[in-house]
Amino acid sequence: MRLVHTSDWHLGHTLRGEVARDYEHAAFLAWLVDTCVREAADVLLITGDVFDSATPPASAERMWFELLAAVRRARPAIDVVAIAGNHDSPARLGAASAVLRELGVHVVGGLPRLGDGALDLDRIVLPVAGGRGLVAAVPFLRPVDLVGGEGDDPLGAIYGEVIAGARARRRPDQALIVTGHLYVAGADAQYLSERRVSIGGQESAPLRLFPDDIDYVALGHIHRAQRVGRDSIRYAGAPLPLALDEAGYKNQVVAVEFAGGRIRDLRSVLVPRVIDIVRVPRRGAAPLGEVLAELGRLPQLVPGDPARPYLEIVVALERPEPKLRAAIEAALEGKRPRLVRLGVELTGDGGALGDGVVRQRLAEIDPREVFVRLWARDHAGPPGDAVVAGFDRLLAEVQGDREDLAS
Ligand SMILES: [Mn+2]
Repeated sequence: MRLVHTSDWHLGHTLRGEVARDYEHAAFLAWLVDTCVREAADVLLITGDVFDSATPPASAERMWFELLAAVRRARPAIDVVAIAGNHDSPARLGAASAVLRELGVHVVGGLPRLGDGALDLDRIVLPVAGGRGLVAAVPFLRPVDLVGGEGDDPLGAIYGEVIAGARARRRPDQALIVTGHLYVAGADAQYLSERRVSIGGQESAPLRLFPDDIDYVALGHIHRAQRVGRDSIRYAGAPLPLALDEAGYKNQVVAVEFAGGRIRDLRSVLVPRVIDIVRVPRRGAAPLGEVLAELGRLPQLVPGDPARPYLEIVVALERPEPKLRAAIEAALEGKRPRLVRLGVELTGDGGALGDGVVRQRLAEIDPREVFVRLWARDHAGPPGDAVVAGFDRLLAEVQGDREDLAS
Protein backbone atom coordinates (compact mmCIF):
# COMPACT_ATOMS: atom_id res chain seq x y z
CA MET A 1 0.00 0.00 0.00
CA ARG A 2 1.29 3.45 -0.91
CA LEU A 3 0.17 6.63 0.77
CA VAL A 4 0.77 10.31 0.05
CA HIS A 5 0.41 12.57 3.11
CA THR A 6 -0.07 16.32 2.70
CA SER A 7 -1.42 19.04 4.94
CA ASP A 8 -2.19 22.69 5.58
CA TRP A 9 -3.03 23.78 2.04
CA HIS A 10 -4.86 26.90 3.19
CA LEU A 11 -6.80 27.28 -0.07
CA GLY A 12 -8.04 30.87 -0.31
CA HIS A 13 -4.98 32.19 1.55
CA THR A 14 -3.78 35.69 0.82
CA LEU A 15 -0.22 36.74 1.55
CA ARG A 16 -0.30 39.51 4.16
CA GLY A 17 -4.03 39.72 3.57
CA GLU A 18 -3.57 41.12 0.07
CA VAL A 19 -2.01 38.81 -2.50
CA ALA A 20 -4.14 35.84 -3.64
CA ARG A 21 -2.34 32.51 -3.95
CA ASP A 22 -4.61 30.85 -6.53
CA TYR A 23 -1.88 30.49 -9.13
CA GLU A 24 0.42 28.68 -6.69
CA HIS A 25 -2.39 26.52 -5.29
CA ALA A 26 -3.50 25.49 -8.78
CA ALA A 27 0.10 24.58 -9.67
CA PHE A 28 0.50 22.61 -6.44
CA LEU A 29 -2.74 20.67 -6.90
CA ALA A 30 -1.85 19.76 -10.50
CA TRP A 31 1.56 18.63 -9.25
CA LEU A 32 -0.09 16.64 -6.45
CA VAL A 33 -2.26 14.70 -8.91
CA ASP A 34 0.87 13.89 -10.95
CA THR A 35 2.65 12.88 -7.76
CA CYS A 36 -0.15 10.49 -6.77
CA VAL A 37 0.18 8.89 -10.21
CA ARG A 38 3.98 8.76 -10.08
CA GLU A 39 3.95 7.31 -6.56
CA ALA A 40 1.16 4.89 -7.52
CA ALA A 41 -0.67 6.12 -4.41
CA ASP A 42 -3.51 4.01 -3.01
CA VAL A 43 -4.35 6.65 -0.40
CA LEU A 44 -4.17 10.44 -0.38
CA LEU A 45 -4.30 11.73 3.19
CA ILE A 46 -4.90 15.43 3.95
CA THR A 47 -4.43 16.37 7.60
CA GLY A 48 -6.40 19.57 7.94
CA ASP A 49 -6.51 23.24 7.01
CA VAL A 50 -7.73 22.44 3.52
CA PHE A 51 -9.02 26.02 3.55
CA ASP A 52 -7.57 29.15 5.06
CA SER A 53 -10.86 30.24 6.56
CA ALA A 54 -14.20 28.89 7.72
CA THR A 55 -15.87 30.78 4.87
CA PRO A 56 -13.56 30.20 1.91
CA PRO A 57 -14.24 31.97 -1.40
CA ALA A 58 -16.10 29.93 -4.01
CA SER A 59 -12.92 29.79 -6.11
CA ALA A 60 -11.16 27.92 -3.28
CA GLU A 61 -14.03 25.46 -2.88
CA ARG A 62 -14.01 24.87 -6.61
CA MET A 63 -10.28 24.07 -6.46
CA TRP A 64 -10.95 21.54 -3.70
CA PHE A 65 -13.71 19.73 -5.62
CA GLU A 66 -11.74 19.84 -8.86
CA LEU A 67 -8.75 18.29 -7.09
CA LEU A 68 -10.92 15.45 -5.79
CA ALA A 69 -12.30 14.82 -9.28
CA ALA A 70 -8.87 15.05 -10.91
CA VAL A 71 -7.16 12.67 -8.50
CA ARG A 72 -9.95 10.08 -8.82
CA ARG A 73 -9.83 10.42 -12.60
CA ALA A 74 -6.07 9.87 -12.58
CA ARG A 75 -6.17 7.04 -9.97
CA PRO A 76 -9.73 5.61 -10.08
CA ALA A 77 -9.26 3.33 -7.06
CA ILE A 78 -7.52 5.86 -4.79
CA ASP A 79 -9.02 6.54 -1.37
CA VAL A 80 -8.91 10.16 -0.27
CA VAL A 81 -9.13 10.87 3.46
CA ALA A 82 -9.32 14.46 4.72
CA ILE A 83 -9.81 15.83 8.22
CA ALA A 84 -10.72 19.37 9.25
CA GLY A 85 -8.04 21.59 10.76
CA ASN A 86 -8.50 24.57 13.05
CA HIS A 87 -8.93 26.87 10.05
CA ASP A 88 -11.66 24.79 8.40
CA SER A 89 -15.31 24.94 9.30
CA PRO A 90 -16.03 21.33 10.33
CA ALA A 91 -19.66 21.66 9.25
CA ARG A 92 -18.83 23.21 5.91
CA LEU A 93 -15.98 20.84 5.07
CA GLY A 94 -18.15 17.91 6.11
CA ALA A 95 -21.31 19.11 4.36
CA ALA A 96 -20.66 17.09 1.20
CA SER A 97 -19.45 13.97 3.08
CA ALA A 98 -22.34 11.72 2.07
CA VAL A 99 -21.87 12.44 -1.64
CA LEU A 100 -18.10 12.29 -1.50
CA ARG A 101 -18.12 8.95 0.35
CA GLU A 102 -19.70 7.41 -2.75
CA LEU A 103 -16.65 8.58 -4.68
CA GLY A 104 -14.05 7.13 -2.32
CA VAL A 105 -13.49 10.45 -0.55
CA HIS A 106 -13.81 10.38 3.24
CA VAL A 107 -14.09 13.79 4.85
CA VAL A 108 -14.18 14.06 8.64
CA GLY A 109 -15.18 17.59 9.68
CA GLY A 110 -16.34 17.49 13.30
CA LEU A 111 -15.75 14.38 15.42
CA PRO A 112 -18.61 12.03 14.41
CA ARG A 113 -20.86 10.86 17.23
CA LEU A 114 -23.93 8.63 17.38
CA GLY A 115 -27.31 9.74 18.74
CA ASP A 116 -26.38 8.59 22.25
CA GLY A 117 -23.18 10.65 22.23
CA ALA A 118 -20.78 7.70 21.74
CA LEU A 119 -18.08 8.09 19.09
CA ASP A 120 -19.23 6.88 15.68
CA LEU A 121 -16.24 4.64 14.97
CA ASP A 122 -17.64 3.58 11.58
CA ARG A 123 -17.15 7.17 10.44
CA ILE A 124 -13.76 7.61 12.13
CA VAL A 125 -11.94 4.31 11.54
CA LEU A 126 -11.84 3.89 7.78
CA PRO A 127 -10.59 0.86 5.83
CA VAL A 128 -8.58 2.02 2.79
CA ALA A 129 -6.77 0.47 -0.18
CA GLY A 130 -9.08 -2.55 -0.33
CA GLY A 131 -8.57 -3.27 3.37
CA ARG A 132 -4.76 -3.09 3.36
CA GLY A 133 -4.86 -0.05 5.60
CA LEU A 134 -6.99 1.37 8.40
CA VAL A 135 -7.05 5.13 8.90
CA ALA A 136 -8.26 6.46 12.26
CA ALA A 137 -9.23 9.92 11.01
CA VAL A 138 -9.34 12.23 14.04
CA PRO A 139 -9.91 15.89 13.07
CA PHE A 140 -8.87 19.02 14.96
CA LEU A 141 -10.78 18.73 18.22
CA ARG A 142 -12.87 21.71 19.30
CA PRO A 143 -14.52 22.23 22.70
CA VAL A 144 -17.77 20.79 21.27
CA ASP A 145 -15.90 17.59 20.29
CA LEU A 146 -14.52 17.14 23.79
CA VAL A 147 -17.79 17.13 25.74
CA GLY A 148 -17.86 13.33 25.94
CA GLY A 149 -14.26 13.11 27.17
CA GLU A 150 -14.43 12.77 30.92
CA GLY A 151 -11.76 13.78 33.41
CA ASP A 152 -8.86 16.18 33.09
CA ASP A 153 -7.48 14.70 29.85
CA PRO A 154 -10.32 14.77 27.31
CA LEU A 155 -7.87 14.70 24.40
CA GLY A 156 -6.19 11.55 25.72
CA ALA A 157 -9.60 9.99 26.38
CA ILE A 158 -10.79 10.54 22.80
CA TYR A 159 -7.58 9.30 21.17
CA GLY A 160 -7.57 6.34 23.57
CA GLU A 161 -11.12 5.38 22.60
CA VAL A 162 -10.47 5.77 18.86
CA ILE A 163 -7.23 3.78 18.98
CA ALA A 164 -8.86 1.02 21.05
CA GLY A 165 -11.66 0.86 18.48
CA ALA A 166 -9.16 0.70 15.62
CA ARG A 167 -7.19 -2.11 17.32
CA ALA A 168 -10.39 -4.11 17.73
CA ARG A 169 -11.10 -3.83 13.99
CA ARG A 170 -7.57 -4.19 12.73
CA ARG A 171 -6.31 -7.34 11.02
CA PRO A 172 -2.68 -8.37 11.70
CA ASP A 173 -1.42 -7.42 8.22
CA GLN A 174 -3.31 -4.14 8.10
CA ALA A 175 -1.35 -0.88 8.44
CA LEU A 176 -2.79 1.38 11.15
CA ILE A 177 -2.59 5.10 10.47
CA VAL A 178 -3.77 7.73 12.93
CA THR A 179 -4.29 11.43 12.11
CA GLY A 180 -4.23 14.60 14.15
CA HIS A 181 -4.33 18.34 13.64
CA LEU A 182 -2.60 19.61 16.76
CA TYR A 183 0.69 20.67 18.27
CA VAL A 184 2.59 17.65 19.59
CA ALA A 185 5.09 18.46 22.36
CA GLY A 186 8.64 18.46 21.09
CA ALA A 187 7.77 19.65 17.57
CA ASP A 188 9.66 22.63 16.20
CA ALA A 189 7.00 25.32 15.81
CA GLN A 190 9.08 27.52 13.50
CA TYR A 191 6.91 28.42 10.49
CA LEU A 192 3.82 27.70 12.46
CA SER A 193 2.35 30.84 10.84
CA GLU A 194 -0.50 30.08 13.17
CA ARG A 195 -1.94 31.22 16.41
CA ARG A 196 -1.44 28.72 19.20
CA VAL A 197 -4.60 26.72 19.69
CA SER A 198 -5.40 24.85 22.85
CA ILE A 199 -7.37 21.62 22.90
CA GLY A 200 -9.20 20.87 26.11
CA GLY A 201 -7.04 23.46 27.87
CA GLN A 202 -3.81 21.88 26.63
CA GLU A 203 -1.53 23.82 24.29
CA SER A 204 0.40 20.72 23.30
CA ALA A 205 -0.37 17.04 23.12
CA PRO A 206 2.03 14.47 24.58
CA LEU A 207 3.76 11.94 22.32
CA ARG A 208 2.26 9.10 24.35
CA LEU A 209 -1.02 9.85 22.60
CA PHE A 210 0.41 7.67 19.81
CA PRO A 211 1.47 4.19 21.07
CA ASP A 212 4.13 2.20 19.21
CA ASP A 213 1.70 -0.18 17.49
CA ILE A 214 0.50 2.66 15.23
CA ASP A 215 2.37 2.29 11.95
CA TYR A 216 2.16 5.90 10.85
CA VAL A 217 0.94 9.08 12.54
CA ALA A 218 -0.05 11.76 10.00
CA LEU A 219 -0.06 15.22 11.54
CA GLY A 220 -1.14 18.67 10.47
CA HIS A 221 -1.03 22.18 11.99
CA ILE A 222 2.69 22.96 12.01
CA HIS A 223 3.75 24.24 8.60
CA ARG A 224 7.32 22.97 8.72
CA ALA A 225 7.64 19.29 7.77
CA GLN A 226 9.29 17.21 10.47
CA ARG A 227 9.28 14.01 12.45
CA VAL A 228 8.39 14.11 16.14
CA GLY A 229 9.72 11.40 18.42
CA ARG A 230 10.00 8.41 16.09
CA ASP A 231 10.45 8.53 12.31
CA SER A 232 6.88 7.42 11.63
CA ILE A 233 5.26 10.41 13.38
CA ARG A 234 5.26 13.17 10.77
CA TYR A 235 4.08 16.65 10.03
CA ALA A 236 3.85 16.95 6.24
CA GLY A 237 4.01 20.76 6.52
CA ALA A 238 2.37 23.26 4.19
CA PRO A 239 2.91 22.98 0.41
CA LEU A 240 3.41 26.75 -0.03
CA PRO A 241 5.24 29.34 2.04
CA LEU A 242 2.47 31.10 3.97
CA ALA A 243 4.65 33.94 5.24
CA LEU A 244 7.61 35.83 3.79
CA ASP A 245 10.04 34.47 6.37
CA GLU A 246 9.45 30.95 5.00
CA ALA A 247 11.39 31.84 1.81
CA GLY A 248 14.28 29.48 2.57
CA TYR A 249 12.12 26.48 3.52
CA LYS A 250 11.55 23.61 1.10
CA ASN A 251 7.86 22.67 1.10
CA GLN A 252 7.07 18.99 0.73
CA VAL A 253 4.66 16.08 0.98
CA VAL A 254 5.41 12.66 2.49
CA ALA A 255 5.30 9.41 0.49
CA VAL A 256 4.97 6.24 2.58
CA GLU A 257 5.08 2.66 1.35
CA PHE A 258 3.76 -0.20 3.51
CA ALA A 259 4.41 -3.91 3.03
CA GLY A 260 2.59 -6.52 5.12
CA GLY A 261 1.14 -3.70 7.18
CA ARG A 262 4.52 -2.24 8.20
CA ILE A 263 6.42 0.76 6.77
CA ARG A 264 8.92 -0.24 4.10
CA ASP A 265 9.89 3.20 2.85
CA LEU A 266 9.20 6.77 3.88
CA ARG A 267 10.36 9.77 1.84
CA SER A 268 9.84 13.51 1.55
CA VAL A 269 8.91 14.69 -1.94
CA LEU A 270 9.72 18.37 -2.55
CA VAL A 271 6.99 20.61 -3.97
CA PRO A 272 8.30 22.82 -6.81
CA ARG A 273 8.12 26.50 -5.92
CA VAL A 274 6.40 28.43 -8.69
CA ILE A 275 6.68 31.93 -7.19
CA ASP A 276 9.95 33.05 -5.63
CA ILE A 277 10.33 35.30 -2.61
CA VAL A 278 12.96 38.04 -3.07
CA ARG A 279 14.29 40.16 -0.24
CA VAL A 280 16.19 43.48 -0.56
CA PRO A 281 18.66 43.46 1.06
CA ARG A 282 19.17 39.72 1.41
CA ARG A 283 19.13 40.06 5.20
CA GLY A 284 18.85 42.85 7.73
CA ALA A 285 18.17 46.39 6.52
CA ALA A 286 20.05 48.72 4.13
CA PRO A 287 20.10 52.52 3.66
CA LEU A 288 17.67 53.90 1.07
CA GLY A 289 20.40 54.65 -1.50
CA GLU A 290 21.64 51.07 -1.48
CA VAL A 291 18.09 49.70 -1.63
CA LEU A 292 17.21 51.90 -4.64
CA ALA A 293 20.40 50.82 -6.45
CA GLU A 294 19.57 47.18 -5.88
CA LEU A 295 15.98 47.67 -7.04
CA GLY A 296 17.39 49.21 -10.23
CA ARG A 297 19.14 45.91 -10.98
CA LEU A 298 15.97 43.79 -10.69
CA PRO A 299 14.77 42.16 -13.94
CA GLN A 300 12.10 43.81 -16.11
CA LEU A 301 8.48 42.73 -16.11
CA VAL A 302 7.21 40.72 -19.06
CA PRO A 303 3.50 41.56 -19.49
CA GLY A 304 1.11 38.75 -18.51
CA ASP A 305 3.66 37.03 -16.24
CA PRO A 306 1.57 35.05 -13.70
CA ALA A 307 4.56 34.22 -11.48
CA ARG A 308 6.00 37.59 -10.47
CA PRO A 309 8.22 37.05 -7.41
CA TYR A 310 7.09 38.44 -4.07
CA LEU A 311 9.35 41.28 -2.95
CA GLU A 312 10.13 42.26 0.62
CA ILE A 313 12.15 45.42 1.22
CA VAL A 314 13.60 46.56 4.53
CA VAL A 315 15.07 50.09 4.59
CA ALA A 316 17.30 51.41 7.38
CA LEU A 317 16.41 55.06 8.10
CA GLU A 318 17.96 57.55 10.50
CA ARG A 319 14.71 59.50 10.66
CA PRO A 320 11.19 59.08 9.25
CA GLU A 321 11.16 59.59 5.46
CA PRO A 322 7.70 60.69 4.25
CA LYS A 323 8.51 60.12 0.55
CA LEU A 324 9.88 56.62 1.14
CA ARG A 325 7.04 54.67 -0.45
CA ALA A 326 6.88 56.97 -3.47
CA ALA A 327 10.65 56.57 -4.03
CA ILE A 328 10.42 52.78 -3.74
CA GLU A 329 7.41 52.58 -6.05
CA ALA A 330 9.14 54.74 -8.65
CA ALA A 331 12.21 52.46 -8.55
CA LEU A 332 9.96 49.40 -9.01
CA GLU A 333 8.15 50.78 -12.06
CA GLY A 334 8.26 48.09 -14.77
CA LYS A 335 10.18 45.59 -12.61
CA ARG A 336 9.25 41.92 -12.43
CA PRO A 337 8.98 41.42 -8.65
CA ARG A 338 5.91 42.85 -6.91
CA LEU A 339 6.19 44.63 -3.59
CA VAL A 340 4.49 42.71 -0.79
CA ARG A 341 6.10 44.27 2.25
CA LEU A 342 8.00 47.48 2.83
CA GLY A 343 9.62 47.47 6.26
CA VAL A 344 11.55 50.24 7.98
CA GLU A 345 14.17 50.05 10.67
CA LEU A 346 14.81 53.35 12.37
CA THR A 347 18.46 53.59 13.36
CA GLY A 348 18.19 56.95 15.15
CA ASP A 349 17.08 57.38 18.75
CA GLY A 350 13.81 59.15 17.89
CA GLY A 351 12.14 55.88 17.02
CA ALA A 352 9.85 55.65 20.06
CA LEU A 353 6.98 53.35 19.09
CA GLY A 354 8.54 52.67 15.70
CA ASP A 355 11.68 50.96 16.96
CA GLY A 356 10.15 47.72 18.01
CA VAL A 357 6.90 47.76 16.14
CA VAL A 358 8.09 48.38 12.59
CA ARG A 359 10.70 45.66 12.74
CA GLN A 360 8.11 43.01 13.47
CA ARG A 361 4.74 42.60 11.85
CA LEU A 362 2.06 43.85 14.16
CA ALA A 363 0.38 40.43 14.02
CA GLU A 364 3.53 38.81 15.39
CA ILE A 365 3.58 40.88 18.57
CA ASP A 366 1.67 39.83 21.65
CA PRO A 367 -1.52 41.97 21.68
CA ARG A 368 -1.03 42.89 25.33
CA GLU A 369 2.46 44.20 24.53
CA VAL A 370 0.99 46.38 21.78
CA PHE A 371 -1.56 47.72 24.28
CA VAL A 372 1.09 48.47 26.91
CA ARG A 373 3.31 50.22 24.34
CA LEU A 374 0.43 52.28 23.05
CA TRP A 375 -0.51 53.23 26.59
CA ALA A 376 3.08 54.21 27.33
CA ARG A 377 3.12 56.48 24.29
CA ASP A 378 0.06 58.40 25.41
CA HIS A 379 0.33 58.32 29.20
CA ALA A 380 3.07 59.17 31.69
CA GLY A 381 2.60 56.14 33.96
CA PRO A 382 2.02 52.45 33.17
CA PRO A 383 -1.58 51.15 33.00
CA GLY A 384 -3.02 50.08 36.37
CA ASP A 385 -3.76 46.45 37.24
CA ALA A 386 -7.51 46.93 36.73
CA VAL A 387 -6.94 48.32 33.21
CA VAL A 388 -4.61 45.47 32.26
CA ALA A 389 -7.04 42.89 33.70
CA GLY A 390 -9.87 44.48 31.72
CA PHE A 391 -7.81 44.35 28.55
CA ASP A 392 -6.93 40.69 29.14
CA ARG A 393 -10.61 39.86 29.61
CA LEU A 394 -11.53 41.56 26.34
CA LEU A 395 -8.65 39.85 24.57
CA ALA A 396 -9.71 36.42 25.83
CA GLU A 397 -13.24 37.04 24.57
CA VAL A 398 -12.06 38.16 21.16
CA GLN A 399 -9.60 35.28 20.79
CA GLY A 400 -12.20 32.79 21.98
CA ASP A 401 -14.53 34.03 19.27
CA ARG A 402 -11.75 33.80 16.76
CA GLU A 403 -11.01 30.19 17.61
CA ASP A 404 -14.66 29.32 17.35
CA LEU A 405 -14.76 30.94 13.95
CA ALA A 406 -11.49 29.19 13.17
CA SER A 407 -10.14 32.05 11.12
MN1 LIG B 1 -2.38 25.33 9.12
